[in-house]
Amino acid sequence: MRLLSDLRAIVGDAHLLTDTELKAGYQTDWTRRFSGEALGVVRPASVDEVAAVVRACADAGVAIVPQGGNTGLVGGSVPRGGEVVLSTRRLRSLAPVEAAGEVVAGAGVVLATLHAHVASAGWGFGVDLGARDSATIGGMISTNAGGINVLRHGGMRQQLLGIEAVLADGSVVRRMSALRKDNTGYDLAGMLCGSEGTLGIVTAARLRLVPPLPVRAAALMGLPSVEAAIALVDAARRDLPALLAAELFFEEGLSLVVEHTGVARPLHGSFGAYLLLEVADRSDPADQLLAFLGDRDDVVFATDVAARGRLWELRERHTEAIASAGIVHKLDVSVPPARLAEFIRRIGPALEAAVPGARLILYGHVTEANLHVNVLGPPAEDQAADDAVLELVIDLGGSISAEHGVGVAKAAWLERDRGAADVAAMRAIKRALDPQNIMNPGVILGHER
Ligand code: FAD
Ligand code: 2HG
Ligand code: ZN
Repeated sequence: MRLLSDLRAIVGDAHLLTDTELKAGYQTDWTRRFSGEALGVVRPASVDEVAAVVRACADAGVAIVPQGGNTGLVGGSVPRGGEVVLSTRRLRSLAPVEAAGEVVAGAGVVLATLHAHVASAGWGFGVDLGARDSATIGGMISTNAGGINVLRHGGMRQQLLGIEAVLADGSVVRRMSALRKDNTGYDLAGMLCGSEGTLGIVTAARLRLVPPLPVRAAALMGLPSVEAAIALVDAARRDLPALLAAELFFEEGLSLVVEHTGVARPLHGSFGAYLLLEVADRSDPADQLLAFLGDRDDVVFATDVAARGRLWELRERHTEAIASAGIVHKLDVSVPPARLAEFIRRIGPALEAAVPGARLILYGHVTEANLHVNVLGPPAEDQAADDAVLELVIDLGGSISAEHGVGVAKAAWLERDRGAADVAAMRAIKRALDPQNIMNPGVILGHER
C-alpha cells in the first residue's frame, strides 16, 4: 500500500509496525474493554516527522489515532479499525529546567521522568497520578488529566504555558515562547488541552513548575459514614493549609486491593468510608496534621516514605485490583460538591435496578467531588450500567467526564451533558480544523453527522 511505504520513508523501517504481534500492544487499551486493528503503528521522532506523517495520512484519507502511554480509560487511545496509530513515545526531548521555574518537554516524556528531572533542579511538577510510570505529557495534556494534587495545583491546563502541535493538514502551531503575558488571539493551547487527539497532535509543551514540597505526612482514617468523611474534608480544607491530597474509598475497593496486592489491612474492622489525607510543605507539616486529627480513633498516621507509600498503595492500586477481577465499566464523573453524599447514596440502588447483581466499587478525589464509578459484572458491550450511572449524574447536575475524557466510551452522552448549542460549537471547531475528520474520529463527538 502506498501510504505504508510513504510512512516507512518518513520514519524508517524500524518505526513503522505492520506485523500483527508488534502492533498488538498498541491496539488494546488499558481496561481491555476497547480494541481495534490498526493499519499500522508509526513512531515519529521529531515534530517534522509527525507533520510529514499527518500530511501523508491526510493525502491518503486515512484517519490517525494519537497514542502516548496508552493508559487512557475511555477508549480514545486505540483504533476502532483501519486507522494509523501515531505513537508519540519517541518524542522524548526534555530541556534543562529554566531558572524561572519552567520546562519544555516533548509529548512522549513520561510523567515520572518529568518529576525526577525537575526535582533534580530543585522544582516540582503540579500534577501527579497513579499511572505516572507510563502516562505521557502529551496524553495528559490531551485529556487535561487531573490526578491527586488538583486541590493544590490544578490540573494539566493550569500547568500549560505553551504548546507545539501538528494540525490535521500537517501545519505546525508553535506557541512556546516564555512570555508571562500574551493575549494575542484565541487560546489555542487551552483548546488543544482536553481535545483528546481530535484537533491535532501535541508534540511538545512548555510547562509551569511549582516549588517543591519535600516534607510530607499522611493519615488514613476509618469513618462511620460518607457524610462524616465529607465533613472532615471540608474542615481539612479550612484548617490544613498544607493539605495536598484527599482521597475517598470504601470497603468493597479496600477488600479487593488487600486481596489482590497482599498489602496489609491498615485498620481493624470495616468502616462506612475511608479517607486518606496528605499534607506537604517545605518544613514539617506533621504537627499540623496531628493537631487536626486530635484524639480521633481509627487512624493510621505515616511520615516516612515507606509507610506513606503503603497507605497510598491502598488507594492507587484500586484500578489494577479491579482490572484483575474482570472487564470493568468505568465512569469517571463529578457532581456538585453539595450533592456528593446524595450521589453515593443513590448510585447503588440505581445500578441494582438497571443491572441486578452488578458489583459497584467507588473511589475518588473527594475535594473535587470526582468519583470513579467502577462496575464489574455486565459484559463489555452492555451499556445498561453506564447509562444508569450517567443518568443519575445528569440528574444531579454533574459531569459525565471529570478527568479522564469522553473518548468513545461516553461520546453518546455528550449532548445530554453539554446541550445542543455547546455541541454544535464544538462540531464547528472540529470541522474547521479537521474538515476530513481524520484526527481520532469518533472520539468525544461520536461519528460526524
Ligand atoms: P493515552 O492513553 O495514550 O491517550 C489518551 C488520549 O489522548 C487519547 O484520546 C489519545 O488519542 C490522546 N493523545 C495521547 N497523546 C496525544 C498527543 N501527543 N497529542 C494528541 N492527542 C494525544 N487520569 C487522571 O486524570 N487522573 C488520575 O488520577 C489517573 N490515574 C490513573 C491511574 C491508572 C492506574 C491508570 C491506568 C490511568 C489513570 N488515569 C488518570 C488515566 C490516564 O493515565 C490519563 O488519562 C493520562 O492523561 C493518559 O496519558 P497517556 O499518555 O497514557 O495517553
Ligand atoms: C485514579 O484516580 C484514576 O485512580 C483511575 O483516575 C480511576 O480506575 C479508575 O477508575
Ligand atoms: Zn482519578
